[in-house]
Amino acid sequence: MNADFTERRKETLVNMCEERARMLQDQFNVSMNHVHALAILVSTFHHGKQPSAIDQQIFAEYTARTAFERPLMSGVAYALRVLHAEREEFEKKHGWKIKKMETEDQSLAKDDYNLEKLDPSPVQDEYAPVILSQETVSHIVSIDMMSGKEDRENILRARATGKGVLTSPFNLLKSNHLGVVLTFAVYNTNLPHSATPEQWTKATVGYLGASFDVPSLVDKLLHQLASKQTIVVNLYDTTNVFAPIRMYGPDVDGAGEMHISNLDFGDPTRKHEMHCRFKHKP
Ligand code: WA2
Repeated sequence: MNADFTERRKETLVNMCEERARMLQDQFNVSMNHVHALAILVSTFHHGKQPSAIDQQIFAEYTARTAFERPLMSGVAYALRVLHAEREEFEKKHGWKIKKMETEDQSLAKDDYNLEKLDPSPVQDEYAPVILSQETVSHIVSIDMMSGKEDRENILRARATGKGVLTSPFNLLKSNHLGVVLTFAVYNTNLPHSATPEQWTKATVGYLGASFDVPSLVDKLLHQLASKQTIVVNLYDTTNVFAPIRMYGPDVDGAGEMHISNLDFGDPTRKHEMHCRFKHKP
């Protein structure tokens, strides 16, 4: 094999990988900006108006009609911050009980997934029950998102920082696909960027979140590009460099030429990479 051919083959791999990484990052970025705008919409028309101008029907219609703005999100939902002292009144007003998220070992029968079967949330200082949802994630309505480890960590970090934050990859409810959740807190005042974590937390009234179903949405994105047959694409969460998590793509062996493209999903505490290889040896 001559050196010129090897060089051109390498260049092709770099270009294909970079094109896919930029496309994924750009789609994530526009999706994230739109989720941020939804948090402001809820702040303005739900909390900022008496009575609220948003109910489940309006939220479902608006989020369905603007879904094209969030190409990497399988659904968005809004969870309200409810203190324990407010729980009884909240449950009476909505006509349902705040429910506990089922753990993975309880959810083996995904086909049987049923909100009616979930247990009420045990007593906590505060809760984050979902009150508004896009139709695609209606299965999380009434669930306390603080009862799920990844969702809870995201909520605490989002509200203390005033920024959009991402979870590590974990199995999403119902689809059971590996995914990540993006969360923006909603506040009752317009705080300056310089506000302290305590000030941000105190002003929190709820959480606007979106789920990114990685296998189905990355597949959809890559299929939009020609010659998917020629390269193998893997997506990793490399936040812990010693324990990368494979989020997308087949289990590949380490041999053969590979190119790594960096990805920036807007949360500086999380690191992601795309790894690309040719399917066939030259
Ligand atoms: N959304 C969809 N599927 C999920 C999920 C989730 N969280 N968690 C597990 N499976 C309402 O951050 C607040 C969305 C959480 C927001």
